[in-house]
Amino acid sequence: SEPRVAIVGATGAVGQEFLELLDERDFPLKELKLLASARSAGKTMKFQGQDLVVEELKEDSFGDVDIALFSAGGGISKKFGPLASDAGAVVVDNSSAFRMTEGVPLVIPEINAEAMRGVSWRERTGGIIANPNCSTIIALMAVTPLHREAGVRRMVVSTYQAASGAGQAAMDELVLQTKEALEGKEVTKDIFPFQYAFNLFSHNSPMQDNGYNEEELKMVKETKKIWSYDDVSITATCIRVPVIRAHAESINLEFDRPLSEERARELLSGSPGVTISDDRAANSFPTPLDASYKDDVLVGRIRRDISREDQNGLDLFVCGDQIRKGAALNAVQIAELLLDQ
Ligand code: 2RA
Repeated sequence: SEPRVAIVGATGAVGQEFLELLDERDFPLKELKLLASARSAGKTMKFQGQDLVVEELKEDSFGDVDIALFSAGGGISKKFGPLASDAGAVVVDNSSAFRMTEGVPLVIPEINAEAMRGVSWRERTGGIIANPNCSTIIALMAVTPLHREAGVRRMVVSTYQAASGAGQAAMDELVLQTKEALEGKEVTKDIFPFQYAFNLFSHNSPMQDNGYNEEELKMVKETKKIWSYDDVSITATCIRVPVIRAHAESINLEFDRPLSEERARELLSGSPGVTISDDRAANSFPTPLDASYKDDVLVGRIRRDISREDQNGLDLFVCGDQIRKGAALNAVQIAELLLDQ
């Protein structure tokens, strides 16, 4: 039998990518239900040549749902995720609502699929599985294979995050502002209270007392949970840059044990979901445009950290599609793992 799948937040950037991926990956579906706010209810969305009508998300929307993919913000997940789970649906939640909740698996399929064992859509066990934050997923796809070999003791991440992380409206405003700026006009500031085009700014998630923003603390906390490993020091600086849909991240790693550049390359070339793009002669390395619309995270600038005397440090540069592997693809891959559970 095949699962009945619901997409909550179907009309958003990630929701639209869910539809594309379910089709592209030929996900086995008994039926597909599109759920969104009252504002979006009634709209139709194309799926496999059919027009599906978006229904209004209600408390009782999940009695006939086996797997529910959520990407409608933390508030919707907090309210409807438990209702869906209590109704017997397995929830794959893209928001941050439950990521750090004890007992909720935080899963990157290539890295810690074992964390979601015991959840079954067939037995209607219910359950919430959390999708990590996009910048965490993209970093860990490259760093985890190296961590498993040499033990990461410290990780320093600087991110260059795309507009897509702030949603479709932010992507639209970046394009609009760019046109306006080129025409010498005053730019439209509906989403951001400042010019984003030809500019960059510190990630606009809530600032904490310690001077870190929530996006940076997600990288710190989620990494330790996904690795089930606390003996690592992590710091991050997250920046929003004028790029449409792929994040870039500069990563410095200190290991417990030596790890040569060659061994790192060998490990990465054998890692699922990772493609090495590291041609020094051609000065060709990962770029957000190269990574856009791709499933794999691109890794390059692999080099020994020359600020250290020993072989225990590496620098990397990674790019990954924020909407795809950073959100929708990772969640659909979690749903694919559920098919066998
Ligand atoms: C961002 N990580 O890029 C967030 C989106 N989930 O803003």
